[in-house]
This record gives sequence, C-alpha cells and structure tokens, in this order.
Amino acid sequence: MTGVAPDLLERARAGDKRATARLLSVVENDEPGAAEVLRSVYPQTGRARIVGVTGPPGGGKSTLVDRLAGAYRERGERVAVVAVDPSSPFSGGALLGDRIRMRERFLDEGVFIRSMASRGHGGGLARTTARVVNVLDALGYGVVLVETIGVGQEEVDVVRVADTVCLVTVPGLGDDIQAIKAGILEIADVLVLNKADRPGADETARDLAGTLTLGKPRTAWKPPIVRTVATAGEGVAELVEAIARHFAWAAQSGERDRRRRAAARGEVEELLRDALVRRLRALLGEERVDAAVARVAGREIDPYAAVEELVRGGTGE
Ligand SMILES: Nc1nc2c(ncn2[C@@H]2O[C@H](COP(=O)(O)OP(=O)(O)OP(=O)(O)O)[C@@H](O)[C@H]2O)c(=O)[nH]1
Ligand SMILES: [Mg+2]
Repeated sequence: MTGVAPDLLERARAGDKRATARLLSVVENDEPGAAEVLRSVYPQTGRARIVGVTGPPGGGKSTLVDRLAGAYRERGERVAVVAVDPSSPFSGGALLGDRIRMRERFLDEGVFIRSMASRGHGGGLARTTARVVNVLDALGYGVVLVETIGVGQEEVDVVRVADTVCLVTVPGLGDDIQAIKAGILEIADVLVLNKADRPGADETARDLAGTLTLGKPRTAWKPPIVRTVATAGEGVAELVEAIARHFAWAAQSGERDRRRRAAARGEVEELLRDALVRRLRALLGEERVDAAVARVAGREIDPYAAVEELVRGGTGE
C-alpha cells in the first residue's frame, strides 16, 4: 500500500487505537494511500448502525453521546464516537472539554473517540465524515455515534451519513426554534428533549409535537419525542429503544437502502467531478484554464461564460 504502513490496517483491525487514529488521519487528510485504504475496507462496510446526534450548541449532545456510548457498551457493542465541529478550524475548547468528560470511555478498549474539527484536505466535511465513518464501520465498531453542533446546512449534510438522526433540543427553545423546526422537518428521526429537569419541558414537548404535525411528512415514520436528563442518565434507555425502533423501521421500509443509495451517489458524484475536472484540465491545458481565470478576474467575462467557452472548445463543438 503506497504511503501507508502495510500493517496499519491489520493493527487497527486488531483494535490498536493508535493505528486506528493514524489510519483515520490518512483518510481524513487524503494522504497518499487514502484511496487504497478506503478501497480495502469497503467490502467490510455497511454493518455498523450509524447514529447522528445534532442540535444547537450546549444542548447536552456530548453528555448524551457519552451516555449512549455507555448504554451500547452495556449491550455488548463496540462503539465509535465521531465529534464533528464544522464551525471550528482547529480543536476548540468544547472538544477538549468533551475529551476530559470522555476520559473514562477513553480507557475502554471497546470505545474509540475521534474529534474532527477541521475539514481536512479530502473534500467537504460531510464527505470526510463519511470516509471516517466507513473506516470505523469496517474496523468492527457496531455503533458509530456522530455528534455535530447546530442545524445548519453543513451539519445537515454531515448527519446524512447516519441511519438514524437524533435532534437534541432543550426546554425554552427561544431563537433556535425556527432553525429547529426546519431541521425537524428535514432530518430528525428521533427528537430528544434533553435537560428535561429544567422548567418548561412540558410546554416545549407540546410545541415540538405541534411542529411535527406541520408540513408534509417525508415518510410514514413519525419521529418520537424522548425526554432525557443526560447528566443523570435518565431517559437514555428509552432513547436507545427509540433509535432501535427507527432502525428496524428503516430497514424494513426501504428507507435505509434509500439513504445509503443517496450517500453512495454523493460519494460517486464527488469523485466523478474531481476526475472530470482533472481530465478536462489535461485536455484543455493549464494555460487555457489559467487564461480564462485571468479574464474572469479582470472582469472581462463572467465565470459562466468562461466555463462555457472552455467546455465548448475542449470538446470541439
Ligand atoms: N440540567 C441539565 N444540564 C445538562 C443536561 N445535559 C447536559 N447538561 C449540561 O449542559 C452543558 C452542555 O453539555 P454538553 O454535553 O457539552 O452539550 P453539547 O451540546 O455537546 O455542547 P456543544 O458541543 O458545545 O454544542 C454541560 O454543562 C452539561 O453538564 C441535562 O439533562 N440537564
Ligand atoms: Mg459537544
């Protein structure tokens, strides 16, 4: 394998966490050998249950993910946690805080934790996350928990890798309500009302239930609302149960296949775009591309016209 120590994959498969971390870096940063790693793990992927946990900052996602990891461990699963922070170009305080909180899990052989604060060099954050999740899946982690902050478009894309998406909200949604409503309709499979020990939980639960009746449902699945107190571990068993029910429904209804096909299409099309750009550059010659770029920069032509000209010229039409 070019660029990657030949025994890295074997060591990672045997549960060596340092080898696993190294392997993920190769894939995340698109280092030499990344394609070979992805190619060789691919036949072993598709077995893990991938659970996305998203929601506004400070809602208790990390606390909940830690509890979920514990609950799945008790059920005999090996668990991987991927904490994605799209807003941060480097490891931020939140992730460091999470690391300290997750100290106990770090010592557990059956738990692997990865923080991804940068988007790496291998494409968008969503694609990078998908690659990392694929590797962890192939390494035999039966459950992969993907935590990401917020409910913006980039986060929505990140959690699209998940089979089941949990949206974590808290009592008294305030300004987040609009974003959450949009997020609910677009991505949530399970609604988690965390910090249910706080005042206003009943009202927020009603509000969320009302939101669910708005708009056209995507599928026959009706997202349940699960109340939790992550700090005390309350409601975690119910959440595990709700995730299991969604997973079973998704498997038998064809939703799981539909999502996996959409994810596969995204991956293939991204690589296809890269390949086409490379080919076209080679075909046209760097000089012509550079010349077009210069004319766009000089406001002589617009980018659309430049591309049209290049493509026409390139195919001899
Ligand atoms: N009262 C109460 N506090 C909680 C609960 N769950 C989490 N917290 C507290 O809320 C704060 C934020 O928790 P985190 O788990 O870091 O939240 P997060 O959503 O991961 O935060 P970011 O990753 O920064 O977006 C911490 O101080 C937690 O102890 C809960 O159920 N009830
Ligand atoms: Mg967090």
